[in-house]
Amino acid sequence: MRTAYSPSLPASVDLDEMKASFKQHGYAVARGLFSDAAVEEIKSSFARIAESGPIPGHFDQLSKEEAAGDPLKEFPRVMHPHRFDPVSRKNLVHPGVLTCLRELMQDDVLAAQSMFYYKPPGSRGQAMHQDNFYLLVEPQTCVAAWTAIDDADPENGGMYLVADTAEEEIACPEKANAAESFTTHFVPTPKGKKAVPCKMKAGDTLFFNGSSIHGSGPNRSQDRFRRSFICHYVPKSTQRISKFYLPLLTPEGQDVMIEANSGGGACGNSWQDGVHWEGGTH
Ligand SMILES: O=C(O)CCC(=O)C(=O)O
Repeated sequence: MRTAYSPSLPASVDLDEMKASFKQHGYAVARGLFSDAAVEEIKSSFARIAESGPIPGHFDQLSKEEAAGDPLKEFPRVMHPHRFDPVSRKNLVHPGVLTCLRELMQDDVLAAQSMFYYKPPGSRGQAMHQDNFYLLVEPQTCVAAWTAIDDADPENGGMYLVADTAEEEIACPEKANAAESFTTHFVPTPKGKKAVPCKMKAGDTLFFNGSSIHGSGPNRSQDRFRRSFICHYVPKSTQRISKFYLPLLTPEGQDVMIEANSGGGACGNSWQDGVHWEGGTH
């Protein structure tokens, strides 16, 4: 039986349109899902984290000198902030996000991951990829909820989604262009399909599934950070997930364990430049 989450949706969110877009194109945007106050609270929390310095395994920040001109070394992404930051833990199970997910997935959900990207001006982007290559969710897939904390567009490294790829097989990635992407994997856009830019306002949330091909280009703006709070969810019926994402979190905020998936996924176990591949972060 499905749990009744409270609707908690602002009038700007058109759930019917979202469901149609998610079904037809594999992604959907909830406009203004996060209130201005929620966006400000997330901004303040990550400003404090950036000020207070590295958190090994979560925020591997280097000093300006050590970063030697790479903005992503000075402002790296924060991995699983919900494991140490109460604001992130609260927003990982944001009631509006859970309501949208439940409607889009037609199932109850568990939370698998939170991340925060600062993406300062001059940062490289993240080459096109599919999330379930990393999460190894079985038997279904994961769904991302990508919330803009700053307005995001192609100039400051906003997201691109390849429409109609939600049913694609998970591909074994090629090598990304290191001048443009801080990650090393690249999944080409299938013939006849097209990457579309997703213009977002701060507080908008973009949903897409674990097969949808997506990524972002460099932040080419002079002075516009492109901060985002990025979370991944799985259906409650999930049987296995890559161990990096365990424990999962229930909507009520309880940790739960399921089986760790140690299969290699699309490329087998011994892929990745000869390094044993058991899924993991992307
Ligand atoms: O925010 C970005 O630039 C890329 C994020 C992304 O692709 C992901 O979290 O899977």
